[in-house]
Order: sequence, then structure tokens, then C-alpha cells
Amino acid sequence: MRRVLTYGTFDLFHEGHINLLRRAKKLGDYLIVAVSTDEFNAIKGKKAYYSFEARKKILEAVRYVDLVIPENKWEQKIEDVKNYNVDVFVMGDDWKGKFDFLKEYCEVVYLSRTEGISTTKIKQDLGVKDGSDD
Ligand code: C2G
Repeated sequence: MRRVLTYGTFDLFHEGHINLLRRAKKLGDYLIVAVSTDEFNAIKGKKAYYSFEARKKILEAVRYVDLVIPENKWEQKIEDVKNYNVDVFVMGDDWKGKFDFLKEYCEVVYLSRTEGISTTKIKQDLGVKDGSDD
């Protein structure tokens, strides 16, 4: 069983997130998604519209996702890769190179982002004032 792991806030769930999760799942048989907690988002400088619990529930309903765990800190990735026997770590390529240190523990794959959609664009298009991004 090839196990895949990815991280993110996944706020205002949209097509870009789905495209990422669909392709991530294709890289293995079991997809784990670590969703940023509200407290960790504050550290990331993000303010999600949906709470952690809501974002977790939405992701758990996605057909590609097998397990949702909390992302509490930047430093948990090596521990997560080990604890969940992860074979492939996946992120959108806005993070390209940032997690190459994980190559010591698993494959690292950066997938192209979906152009033209982001939580920030949604908020801007709706006239919502907020600085967070995705
Ligand atoms: N994404 C994408 N295309 C978009 C928007 C997002 O492929 N148009 C991808 C991002 O590259 C990321 C995932 O969807 O891999 C989740 O995006 P965010 O919720 O913005 O995640 P981020 O805030 O970048 O958190 O420790 C890592 C961080 O938690 C990543």
C-alpha cells in the first residue's frame, strides 16, 4: 500500500484543491491530508473562513481522501512521514524545493497549481477584505 501525504489549509474548498488531491491520490493507494489548525494558520499568517473542524469535515467527504489529521506546526512533517509510513509527500509547486529535506524519508513530489483559482481570489471577487492567501 503506497501512502501519500499532503498539507494545507484548504479554506473555501475549490477546484484547485480538488485537482491537487485527485492527482496526489493517483500517486498511491491511500491519501492522508494534514489540515492546518486555526492556531497554526495564525502562525502562517492566514485567517481561514471555515474553522478547522469544518475544513476537516469537508476534506473527509472528498472521495480521494482516506485520512485527515491536524497540522499544528511546521516541524511535524518528518514525524508524520515516519508515523504514518508515508511513501510520497506531495505539495503544490508554489512550495517547490521547500520540503526537499523530506527526500531522506520519502519521495517528494510538487504538482502544478491550478491557475486562476485561489481562496484569495474568491474573497477578492466577493469583495471580502482579507490578507490570507492560497
Ligand atoms: N493549490 C493548488 N492550486 C490552487 C490553490 C492551491 O494546487 N489554485 C494547492 C496548494 O499548492 C497546496 C494545497 O492546494 O498544495 C493547499 O493549498 P493551501 O490551503 O493554500 O495550503 P497552504 O496554505 O499553502 O499550506 O505545511 C504546508 C502548509 O500547510 C501549506
